[in-house]
Amino acid sequence: MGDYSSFLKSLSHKNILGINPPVFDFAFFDLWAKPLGLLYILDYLRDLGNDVSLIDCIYEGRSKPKTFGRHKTQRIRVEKPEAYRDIPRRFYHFGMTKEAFEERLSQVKRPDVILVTSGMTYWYLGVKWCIDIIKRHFPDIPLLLGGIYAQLCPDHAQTLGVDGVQTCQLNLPLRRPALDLYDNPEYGVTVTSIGCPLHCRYCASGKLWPQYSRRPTEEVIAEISFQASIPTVKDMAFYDDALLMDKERHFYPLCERLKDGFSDLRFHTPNGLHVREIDELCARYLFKVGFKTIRLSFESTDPAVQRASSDKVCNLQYVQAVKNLLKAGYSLNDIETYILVGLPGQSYESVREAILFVKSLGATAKLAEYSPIPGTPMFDECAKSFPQLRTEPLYQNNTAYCGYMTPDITQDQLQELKDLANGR
Ligand code: B12
Repeated sequence: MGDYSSFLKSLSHKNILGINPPVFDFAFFDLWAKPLGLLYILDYLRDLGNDVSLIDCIYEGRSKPKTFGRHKTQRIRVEKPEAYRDIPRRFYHFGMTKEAFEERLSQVKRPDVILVTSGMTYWYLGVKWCIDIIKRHFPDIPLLLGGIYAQLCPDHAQTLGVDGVQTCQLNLPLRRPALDLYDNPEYGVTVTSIGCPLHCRYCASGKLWPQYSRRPTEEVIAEISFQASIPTVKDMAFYDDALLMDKERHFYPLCERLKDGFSDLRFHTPNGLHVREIDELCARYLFKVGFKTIRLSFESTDPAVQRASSDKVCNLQYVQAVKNLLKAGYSLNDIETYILVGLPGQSYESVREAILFVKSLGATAKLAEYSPIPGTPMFDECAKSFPQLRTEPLYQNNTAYCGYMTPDITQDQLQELKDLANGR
């Protein structure tokens, strides 16, 4: 366990294989999800003179195309793990099958080092699945594990039989993701800032990236240009936690560059924008530059939840932001608003009120089901009632936690709120 930055920096003339595991979950949607961290590392290692290759079990297990470059992902129903025994929902393996993965492993050049990334903490079953197969195939090759799960649950990650767990951010330059390792990728991904200056009580961004920093505009433009030069790429998603923060100095100059050189690209913000920053000028920039899907982080109308959300927005600011977006040219269908549900102490009525408030403006409410994330103040609160959250990351899954474990909302109430949000 530790920091493998120096080890990675020392690699040269090696064959390096990067792997993005499949997902085991009740549901999985491709919201422009690419393993950005792993792609940065592979590009960096290629620059050092290594030969790099990638197996992305999600991308290579894609099925029907959806809008804006995304795809459905193949799935196979699998047995539920013991932790989910009482949850009456089907459980799936999303992505490449075992046969396809083994076939790909037998095709790649024998690696000298294998790098496996990880996403959500409660997706570790897919990581373990990969590691077990890789270790059978290449028993003597060093295998490093990194990513979100590795950083937020390092002790658990250590039990998966890997040779090293990267437990902090790497000290390497993030220059550009090696998107060209994909066959005909339809979207690219980028991030203009690292971490978040706010400290919402339920979010792990500050734990993952203790230092908030911005990347130089020129570097971001070079990164987008590189990805946009791949002819199949038509869409680009921003992964920022705080894209609009200090917008006059960062987002506006970026937009000025984007509107000149990238008129064919469509931009997306799956991660939610800070509503308070969307004044008239900001809304015009978003529209003019080609941000097609707008997701707003409103969270709640409840002052207690707004406080836990760093007081980043109040009701009036939300109303104003929606007005500004409509005035800039967006239609209500383009704007989705995240509403949190299932926070400790949050009542059914308070979520209902937030949904009705959003709908009263004609906007679409999108429920974000809360689950505790290690390294956050709210996790410690929840773990007092559910100590098993600390030892079994599967309980950190929002489908499992929200409505089944949280004492503040029942499954029936959650379903009613979902129906209300979806207009049923
Ligand atoms: C972008 C993002 C998304 C994207 C997709 C990301 C993806 N690839 O899957 C979208 C918008 C789809 C998304 C969705 C969700 N997300 Co999200 N997301 C993020 C975010 C903001 C950034 C992740 C990222 O790409 N960072 C940038 C890259 C460069 O960093 P990185 O991948 O960590 O890589 C670095 C290291 O980890 C390391 N590394 C990575 N791989 C490897 C491998 C090796 C071998 C080594 C050595 C190192 C290494 O190198 C990199 C440089 O240091 C994080 C918060 C954050 N600030 O990290 C939340 C976060 C991961 N998401 C979170 C959550 C809760 C969600 C949702 C459940 C939200 C909701 N309620 O709907 C959904 C569910 C996802 C789903 N079902 O698809 C939580 C994690 C929850 C958990 N228990 O794990 C986080 C931490 C935010 C939070 N609230 O605290 N998310």
